[in-house]
Formats: sequence, C-alpha cells, structure tokens
Amino acid sequence: MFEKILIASRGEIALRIHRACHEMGIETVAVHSTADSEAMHVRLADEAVCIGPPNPAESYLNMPAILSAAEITGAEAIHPGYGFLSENARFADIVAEHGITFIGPSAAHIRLMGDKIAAKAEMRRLGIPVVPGSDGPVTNDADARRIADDIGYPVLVKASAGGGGRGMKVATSAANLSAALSTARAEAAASFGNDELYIEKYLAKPRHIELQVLGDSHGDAVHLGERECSLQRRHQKVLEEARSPVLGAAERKQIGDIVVRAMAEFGYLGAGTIEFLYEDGAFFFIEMNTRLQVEHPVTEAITGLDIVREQIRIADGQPLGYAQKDVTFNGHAIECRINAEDPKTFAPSPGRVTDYHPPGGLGVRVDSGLYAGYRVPPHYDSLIAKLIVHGTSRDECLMRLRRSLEEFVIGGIETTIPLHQRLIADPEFIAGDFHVHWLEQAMTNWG
Ligand code: MV4
Repeated sequence: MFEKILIASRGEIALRIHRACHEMGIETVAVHSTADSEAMHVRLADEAVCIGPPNPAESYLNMPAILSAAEITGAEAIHPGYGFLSENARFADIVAEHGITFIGPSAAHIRLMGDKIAAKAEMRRLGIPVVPGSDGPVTNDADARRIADDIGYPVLVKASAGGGGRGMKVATSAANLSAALSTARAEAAASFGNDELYIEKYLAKPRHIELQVLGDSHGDAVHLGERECSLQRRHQKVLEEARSPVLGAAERKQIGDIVVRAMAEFGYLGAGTIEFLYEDGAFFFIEMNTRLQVEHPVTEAITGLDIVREQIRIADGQPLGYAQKDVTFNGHAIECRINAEDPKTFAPSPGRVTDYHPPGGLGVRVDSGLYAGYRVPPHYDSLIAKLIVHGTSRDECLMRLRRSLEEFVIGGIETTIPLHQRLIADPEFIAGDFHVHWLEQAMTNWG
C-alpha cells in the first residue's frame, strides 16, 4: 500500500480524501494556493506545499508545480478529487510518466469519456441504452435534417467536447434546426476549441439518475446503486439522494445488471458515474464521469462503503474483494449542498465565518472545511459544506434534514441553508414528484 498520497485538490473534498488516507495509515501531502494557506485541508495534512497564486490556472491546475510537490515530498500517488485536473487525461498520462500512481481510471478511459460522441458510441456498443440521435458527429445541415426527421422534433444539438449542459441548443422544428446548429457550432468552437456537434431527441421532463460504479484491475466491477440528482439550478446540483424515489426493484436490477456487465467488459478502473436521463420508465445514457463526485456520500451512507478507500485500494492493485450480491442497500440518504451564496440572488458571499456550529446526532454527517474565523476565499467554487443525512426511509431523512438545517449555524456570510429549508417543505419535493427543470420553476413560485 502507498505510504504517502498527494491530494491535488482543495476544500471539503481534500479533507474527505485526507480522512480516508489517515484511516488507512497513509500520510498526506496537501498542495494549496496562497489564498488557501489557512484552509483546513492544509492544517490537517502531514505536509503542505504552496504551489502558486490564487488563480487556479497557476496553482490547482499547474501540472509542473503539482508534480514537483509530489517529487519533493516523495508521494507515491496523486488523488485529484473532483474538478481541477480530475478528468484531465493528459495529467493522468504525465503523472504515470513520472512513476506516480494516478488514483483514477486509465488516461485512455478519461479521454474517451471526455469525447461525448465517442463515449456514447462506446456505451451503445457495450449494451447501455442511449438517447436516440446521430450515431456520430453531424457535419452538415442536410444530414442533421435527415436525422431530426427520423427521430422527430424537438431535438437537442450538443457539443462533443461539452458536457454539464454547456453549449446545448434545442430545435423545435426543421425551421430552426440550421440556426441551432450554427449557434451551437460557434459556441462550441469558442468555448472548447472543438466545434464537433451531435444531435439527440430532446426529452422534455427527464429525471437525472446516475449509477455509481467501481471496477478493479482484475476485471471485476460492481455498482453501488443509483443517485437521484434531478434537483439542479443552472446545471449545478442542489440536493441529491440515494436511492431514487421513483425506481422499482425490477427496473433497478435491470439497469444495474447492464451497467456492471458493461463496465467489466470495458475494463473500467476505479470509481465512476454513469449518468442517465430517465423518462417514462426508460433510461438513456448521456455522459460518464470518470472521477469521484461531490454527491458520493449518499451512496456511502446506504452501502456502508468508503468510496475513497475503495479508489485507493483499487489504484494499489487490490481486488474489490466482494461481488454484486454482497453490496447491500440500507435505508435512504439525502445530501444538501450548502454554498456561500445569497439564497435569493445566488450572488457569491465569500468572507470571514464568525460562528460555526455544525449539526450532529444520529444519521448526520457534515463534510466541510469550515471553522470559526476561517475566511472563505472569493476565488473558487462556492460549495462550503455538505450536509448528509441517513435514515431508514425517505420520510425519516426529511425529518432529520429539517432539524439539522435548523441547528446549522454559519455566521458572517450568506449561505443557501434557507433555500434547502424552503425546498424540503415543498409538497411536490416531499412527494418525489420532480424532474430536471422542476427546481427552477418551483423557485419562481416561491418568490
Ligand atoms: C438532455 C436533456 C434533454 N434531452 N439531453 C444537461 C446537462 C448535460 N449533462 C445533459 N443535459 C441535458 N441533456 C436530451 N437528449 C436535458 C438536459 C438537461 C439537464 C440534464 C440533467 C440535469 C439537469 C438538466 C437541466 C437542463 C437540461
């Protein structure tokens, strides 16, 4: 097993990775920007190396600085967390070239899944259901017209280098298809330096349901069930739960079996997430994330597995050591993402945290690097804490969330705690009756 791991990330996830390492008897190296010298992930790490100024391009994305930090400290592996370099295939390649283990899948698999057209083609080949659409890039209006006529309007034009909702355009009829294509192509060229596009049938009110998978270097794979991630605002998840309130046992088993077979054949290494749109009882693959995700704790709560420990064990070459039948699901879990933002306008609210009192008690987990006196820097993502509750049922989780949000004190800055309090009081949310556009619509009704 590794004796020392460098954590190439910041904030709550750097802390999360540090905790898994220390439970395993592994020393940690934190890297940080000058804006994060006082951060909890830096304070707790066994060693810390400052790698640059606040601007992420010069610090958390600075490959030479991170590799130098690994070499100077003798770290044998690098965990990239999420964001930053976590899905950068070139970084995974360069880490390996330096004789250091990248804690994640192969660079080839990261590269393949970053190309949304190639990812879809591969998943289709592996037997995973995909959204009907072009089976490759769309290069001209005439081809687009034929494909759209074939699958039926509305259609969605997406960028092959996109993902996460960037650069998508809906065409409701042949009359606005070519405009959608040219707008999407120009935006894709400008945003990604790659203007390749593809077309899909537009699903009007889908849910976002994703499956957590693990694959080892011995050819075995398991899934850890699904997460319901439909509650989003501007393509940012707000609240996630495991499992989805709408799936039945038979369809759950069907999609799980398909995904596990596919991942074993694919030879996927480490933790990954297969994202689906779910509408009218059917799953449609959209993208695969080749990293640890923000919402992984809800899966940990219901399976009892430490996903970061599993990532480290797998990267060390160890077998999973359990089969699908050994993965059991216990109760329900919900995560609220708490951001340093105005809960009404969503304007960022960095600054000094004057008071900090996280909730506790049965079934409550808080992943956060906050402490009283900490200054939330203005340079990074506004996620400052994740509140995760676990209970025997969804109703029990809602009860527990209500009292935990009430107990949570974060003074000195604005946070999205009031948004969560409003959300969990909404009758449609309570009934599990929502889709990916529901939250933005509901918020306009709340006023
Ligand atoms: C779609 C879709 C409807 N139909 N694809 C947005 C993020 C990206 N990962 C995929 N997205 C969507 N793809 C088809 N064919 C609707 C969305 C979408 C969405 C998906 C998941 C979660 C939130 C969303 C919000 C708006 C649109």
